[in-house]
Amino acid sequence: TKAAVKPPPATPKPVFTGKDVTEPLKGFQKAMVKTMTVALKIPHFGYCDEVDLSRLVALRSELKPLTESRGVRLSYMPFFIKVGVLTVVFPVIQASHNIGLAMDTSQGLLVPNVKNVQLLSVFEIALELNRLQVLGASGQLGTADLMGGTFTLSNIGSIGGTYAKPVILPPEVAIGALGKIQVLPRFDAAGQVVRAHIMKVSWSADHRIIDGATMCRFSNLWREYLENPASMVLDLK
Ligand code: CAO
Repeated sequence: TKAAVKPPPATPKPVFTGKDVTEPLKGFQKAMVKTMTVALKIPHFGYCDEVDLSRLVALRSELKPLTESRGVRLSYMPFFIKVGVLTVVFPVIQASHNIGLAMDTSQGLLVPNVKNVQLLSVFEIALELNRLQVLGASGQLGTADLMGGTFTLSNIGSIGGTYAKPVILPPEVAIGALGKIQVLPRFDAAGQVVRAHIMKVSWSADHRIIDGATMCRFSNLWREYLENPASMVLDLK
């Protein structure tokens, strides 16, 4: 005779006892709802490209120990911020030089800005960024640092990912999202496969003010300076 099949032991069904909780919107989160709702009214034009940062990677690794000996951490952001100054031939995008940077802080997303970037050296921008990051981490960014931005960069690649669809921070007219710098195979001028440090950039522009061709030309110039940092030295005031 066949042994009787034993039914599996009955396990008690889990009972969900959680209750919905309504969280009131407060502080910076409330401000985010407000600004992002206004941003929805802007017709966003999206444009992406890739930048070969191989030369900038080499330059930064040369400069990093130098800035560290002066007590300042040097990431790529000071270069991305400073190079914007060299694109003044596109005043519609870069009307002035308080460059905002999206920051993932203890209080959530905040966008402090580095003021008068045209007057600052790459080192001074790094110093200012270090200051803003310390304030951001300890939830101490104040209105003076948060107001008056004219153009924003969002380094989402410091967390991960390649492309993004950034949302303009009104009343600004453009924003750029920076992807993760990745080592990827690319062809050099001689047709040889080389290791290249590639970063994707995703721009959003207000199409009521900036047309696609202008955004593309602006991006080309921004990319060319970053791909050839020696040319930055030539043109920086
Ligand atoms: N690709 C690869 N490495 C990167 C990188 C990138 N895109 N960005 C930063 N890194 C590296 C830095 O070079 C640094 O490396 P080292 O230790 O070798 O110097 C390290 O990652 C840490 O950099 P960091 O994040 O402290 O500094 P940062 O100046 O590059 O960026 C900040 C500062 C404030 C932009 C960033 O910390 C941040 O908050 N990013 C998130 C932005 C965000 O939330 N955007 C979304 C907005 S819309 O919701």
